[in-house]
Amino acid sequence: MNTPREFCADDYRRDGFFFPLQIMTSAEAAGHRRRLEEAEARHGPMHYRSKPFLLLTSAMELGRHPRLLDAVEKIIGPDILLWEGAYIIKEAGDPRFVSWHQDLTYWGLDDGAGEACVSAWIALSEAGAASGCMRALPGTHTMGKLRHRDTDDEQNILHRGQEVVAEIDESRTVDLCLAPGEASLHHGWVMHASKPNTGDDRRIGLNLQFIAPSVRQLVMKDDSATLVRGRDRHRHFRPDPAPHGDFDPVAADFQREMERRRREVWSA
Ligand SMILES: O=C(O)CCC(=O)C(=O)O
Repeated sequence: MNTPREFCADDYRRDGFFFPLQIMTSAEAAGHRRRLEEAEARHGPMHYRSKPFLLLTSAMELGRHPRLLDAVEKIIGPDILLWEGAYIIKEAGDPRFVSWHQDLTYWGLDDGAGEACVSAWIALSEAGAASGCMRALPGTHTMGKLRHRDTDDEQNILHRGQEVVAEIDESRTVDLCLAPGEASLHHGWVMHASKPNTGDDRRIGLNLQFIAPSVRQLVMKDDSATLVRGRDRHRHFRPDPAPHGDFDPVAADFQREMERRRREVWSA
């Protein structure tokens, strides 16, 4: 494992990612994992549900975490919307993987989103090479939009199994290894992927997308977001309902509808 570092915007701009950033202690991460697993026991799988912060207060607390937002602010500025997210969970011995891709190719956001959007991947369990941590190719965020093709591999976690049509130089890839409580931040154009979990514990990441309010959604009508810092002077996204607890009925109905519509758009 790498030693956590102070966030460095220059490193992020050079590589298209930054890690490991310590967000909380491992004991705090264990508390968030427990809350997630209690919710799974009561409500069913949480893997890949859209906007999980509308369902679980634990996810919203992490999406509003000052230490995370301080780093996000250095990337996209002082006004911050929490737009999307998902728990990405690989069970112990899980053969599923994520193919090499660029996130912004399928999110429907405008071209300026590259510099106005960032993903945070927060580890709630050990995420190392054996458990299928995220991997990235440094510098590829400067290449802009690359050609992707859809694959029909059932083990691919991505909705369309999309992958970049390019030779991957494995010797240049970086494993974004994280201990519980640490996070990585990555740019929407950086090429990234992950391998199966060959370990004996679940690999649990909470992946959150933050955008500046200037970003526009070009594909999905009436998209929504939660203002987590600063002001929204643009109103391109309607406000998400504020949940008053886990599985708050109003927020959960809204989440279900957004998830349905998002899947339509992302699989189109
Ligand atoms: O969690 C993973 O294995 C992959 C995550 C990913 O592709 C992403 O955060 O965009």
